[in-house]
Amino acid sequence: MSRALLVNPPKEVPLLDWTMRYPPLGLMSIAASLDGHDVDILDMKVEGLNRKQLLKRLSGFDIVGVSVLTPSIDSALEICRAAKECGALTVAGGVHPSLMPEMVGNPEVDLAVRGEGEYTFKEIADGKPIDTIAGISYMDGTRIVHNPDRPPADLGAFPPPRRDLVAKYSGLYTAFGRSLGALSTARGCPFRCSFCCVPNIWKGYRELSPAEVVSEIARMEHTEIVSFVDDNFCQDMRRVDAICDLIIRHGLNDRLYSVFSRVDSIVQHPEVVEKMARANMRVVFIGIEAATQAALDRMNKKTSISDIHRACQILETNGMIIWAGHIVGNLDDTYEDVEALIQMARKLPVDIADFTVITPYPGTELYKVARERGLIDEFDFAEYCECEPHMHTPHLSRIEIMELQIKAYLKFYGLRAMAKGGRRWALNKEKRWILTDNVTGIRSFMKFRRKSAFYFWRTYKETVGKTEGTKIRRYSPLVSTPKVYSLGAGVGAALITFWVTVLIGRYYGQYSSRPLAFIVADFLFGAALVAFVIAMVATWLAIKSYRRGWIFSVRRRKPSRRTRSIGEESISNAGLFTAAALGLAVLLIVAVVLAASSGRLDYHLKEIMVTVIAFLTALPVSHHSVQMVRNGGIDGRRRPGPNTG
Ligand code: B12
Ligand code: SF4
Repeated sequence: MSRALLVNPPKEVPLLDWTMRYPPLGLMSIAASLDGHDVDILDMKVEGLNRKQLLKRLSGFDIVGVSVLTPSIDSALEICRAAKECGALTVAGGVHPSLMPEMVGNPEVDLAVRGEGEYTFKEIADGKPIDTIAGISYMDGTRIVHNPDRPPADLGAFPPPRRDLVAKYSGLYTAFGRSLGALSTARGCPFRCSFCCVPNIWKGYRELSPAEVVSEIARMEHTEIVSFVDDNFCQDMRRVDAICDLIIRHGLNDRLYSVFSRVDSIVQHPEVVEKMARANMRVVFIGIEAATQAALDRMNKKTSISDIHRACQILETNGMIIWAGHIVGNLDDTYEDVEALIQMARKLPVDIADFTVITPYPGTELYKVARERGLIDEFDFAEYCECEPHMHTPHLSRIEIMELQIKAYLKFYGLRAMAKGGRRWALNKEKRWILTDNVTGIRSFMKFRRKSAFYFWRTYKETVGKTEGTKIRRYSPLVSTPKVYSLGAGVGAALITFWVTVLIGRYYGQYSSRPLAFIVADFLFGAALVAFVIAMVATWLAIKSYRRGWIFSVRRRKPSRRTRSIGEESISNAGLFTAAALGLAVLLIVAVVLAASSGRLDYHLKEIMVTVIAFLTALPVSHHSVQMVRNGGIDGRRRPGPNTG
């Protein structure tokens, strides 16, 4: 008997990982097949461990298996390194090793498992000679050996996933604040979209029967959302129809189901969509991908623009939550094509939209083509998170792709667009619950929106703003640019100072009867205090508005001939502002002193002067702080570092 630990690496990618935490279904399924062995699951995505704690957790295991998606490669290797230190045999499995078994060339990985892991991992744990195990790759000296592929298994023959092994994390798997369970009912997809790695992982399409699916759902207790993780759940609509019948018959439609579907399946079977709604299978993710037929054809999507429109209409009529995927920067797309995609997303009744940048995952047709055409700029797979471009296209630079992605998010999740969406939900009686019965969902969505807006803004500042001289303009509902913030602060400071001096003046009687030094000191004190407070408020407001993503527009400006970075420029701007304001303030104070000493200081003139001083002092303070915020200087957060110490 072997002691095996299956590990889900902690690597977090922006956006997607901020909306949901999935249980590691693949590992749970492998664990179920490890009959006769002692097995446990460590999900580092939900159980944060430092390196010392990790080493402690890994010790005593004979085999450590790690699940690897392409972006989690760095994090997975770190775990393998730690496992080797503890003397375990290390096995990497999952999507990335299936597509790039060459990763076994890393000294910390002993074996790479290609394709499904249930039987393969069992044979490894059983201690079968490695040259006889199908579906693995390993090093023989300096040579990589790829054993023959394992033939696809009958899904119905697998025991159900070991949900008990992740029960210790109960309450931590959530989507938009609700408890989340995952269920795989089919593997593979008969289509071959150029950007997708699925056809190369699973080779062919296999499915569980409706009865098998529903008996697994029945085992999933205490789950508010059940996610069918199949890439193309609606491939066989007759099966979907039968599953829905069983869900309804067994009263399992008390929970919310989410599925991934192609648009053509929906268009061809609107009657099944109606049943899906009755079974509460209400969250439907569809791949829209592009706004032109030429782009869809280029990616071999085998769908049409009219199907996209029709599918959205059918889903909306049935009260489904439409979650749509779009690809920003498809090969041969122009800037205008992507702008058209953004427009289309805003016009369709889409409820949630992903705008992922074109990403050449290994094992895809896109990777092959992009590599041949020299379009890939970065091969560090750990960075492949679909939120920052790693390749350019013939018509779009990486910066432009990035800019378009941000633009898409800002437009789609801008306040105006969201208000429109809210209205649509309110008018659709099947969807009204999103507003009326979904406080947790809305709160968690707003949190996600804030975090994402800040992420994009900072990323943009760090790259585009500094490299190309283009400018992103962010608008908050209150004010639009730093200059307006500063002006607001100045005017506010002036008004309050005016009011305060009038009050003080009334209280003390005639000011001019007081000694000159007292008056000047009072001016300076009052002005500085009020200006300071106002500038603080302005800055706080600025930071809050930027962080909260009260942002709904991005404008591209022609690259300027400016050579200095925005950061340098803002500092020098603020410096100039301050110098000018101080100069004027000194002039005014001199004027006050002269007027007072000549005995002709008018009470109202004094107030006006105090007011102007406050205005001028508040202006540069506020301007400088707002510029700092815009440039990412004050973000109050540290960048997340790797979790494994
Ligand atoms: C749920 C899900 C997620 C979840 C959880 C992922 C997880 N660890 O399970 C979250 C939301 C975190 C996620 C994130 C991402 N995902 Co995702 N995700 C999925 C989805 C829909 C289901 C995964 C699943 O449960 N499958 C069912 C189980 C049974 O299969 P499995 O996990 O692959 O496991 C089997 C084998 O792979 C193997 N295996 C897996 N692990 C191990 C470990 C060992 C030791 C062994 C021996 C074998 C083995 O055996 C298992 C049983 O046969 C898949 C699509 C799909 N249908 O698989 C996409 C998918 C895996 N995701 C994908 C992508 C693109 C991403 C993101 C990159 C997206 C992004 N915007 O950034 C991120 C990457 C996150 C990261 N940190 O690396 C791609 C894969 C891309 C790639 N090259 O890695 C997929 C295939 C979707 C697609 N059609 O393109 N994802
Ligand atoms: S994108 Fe969807 S339809 Fe296309 S190959 Fe991948 S899973 Fe199949």
